[in-house]
Amino acid sequence: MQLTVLSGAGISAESGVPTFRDVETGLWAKVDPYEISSAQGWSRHPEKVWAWYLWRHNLMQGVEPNSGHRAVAAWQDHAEVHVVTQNVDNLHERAGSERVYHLHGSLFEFRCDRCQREYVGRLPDMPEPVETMPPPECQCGGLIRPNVVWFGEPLPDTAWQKSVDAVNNADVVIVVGTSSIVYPAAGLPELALANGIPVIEVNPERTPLSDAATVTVRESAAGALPTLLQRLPSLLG
Ligand code: BV8
Ligand code: ZN
Repeated sequence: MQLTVLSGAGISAESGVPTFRDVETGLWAKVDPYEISSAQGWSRHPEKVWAWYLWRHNLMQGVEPNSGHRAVAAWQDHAEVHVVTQNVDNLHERAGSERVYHLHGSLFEFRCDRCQREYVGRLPDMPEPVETMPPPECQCGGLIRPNVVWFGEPLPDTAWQKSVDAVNNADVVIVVGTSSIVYPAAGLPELALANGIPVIEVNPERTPLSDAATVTVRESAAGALPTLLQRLPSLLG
């Protein structure tokens, strides 16, 4: 059996990682996640964008995968599991998932925004979040940026193609912890439904996908995923 999981920030919420929309209070409360995660935001004020990403990168040092990530990894003993994630954290990999496709890049890779060369230099510490910090410079004069996909930027071809294949070949698609409003990622469950592949949504709140999903499980990721596999037959009827 092939299971394809499409995850969003909600699966990392129970690890203590703020979701994309309930961005930190305090310093980040006045950050508009759409603006600061956009190509324009970077060209307008790279020092603000760099500070936000470096803070999120450093935040990851202190968090662990939760039982939701671990359940998805454990499903590999019973099925062929492909994880398509919108998250830029590495918690699926750290929980043991082997096939993880990052549609929106990763907080753990950096590159020059001009010559595109990978940046492997030391990153400055950031014990406390700061509002601005000038990004490191590349020898070519370009600025170092995180290897994430910003609004207005295309998704990486390979990750996208692998994700489309993983959805088309799935027996079941499980959509967990995403508000399902950002495209083209949010189009993947629609592709599954159009191909008659059942889609199970796991989310404590309603989303634009909820009405179309085959089944909606109104629970949290860490609460629902550990028992979801054995519940599949009764859920899908
Ligand atoms: C593209 C990486 C084309 C960075 C992200 C106008 C101008 C420009 C573009 C557009 C436009 N109109 C539409 C677009 C397209 C745009 C888009 O879709 N916009 C939306 C706002 C309408 N998309 C793009 O720009 C994409 N690129 O289209 O390129 C192109 C082609 C060729 C050439 C040039 C361009 C790129 C989009 C990628 C943006 N990058 N992230 C970073 O992370 O910093 S998006 C980011 O937000 C996430 O990755 C995710 O995709 C999205 C939504 O976040 P979620 O993960 O869903 O998290 P969220 O907080 O929203 O929701 C959390 C959910 O979890 C909630 O439902 C909550 O109930 C639930 N939850 C909470 N706790 C739990 C839980 N669930 C379970 N358990 C819990 N405990
Ligand atoms: Zn460069």
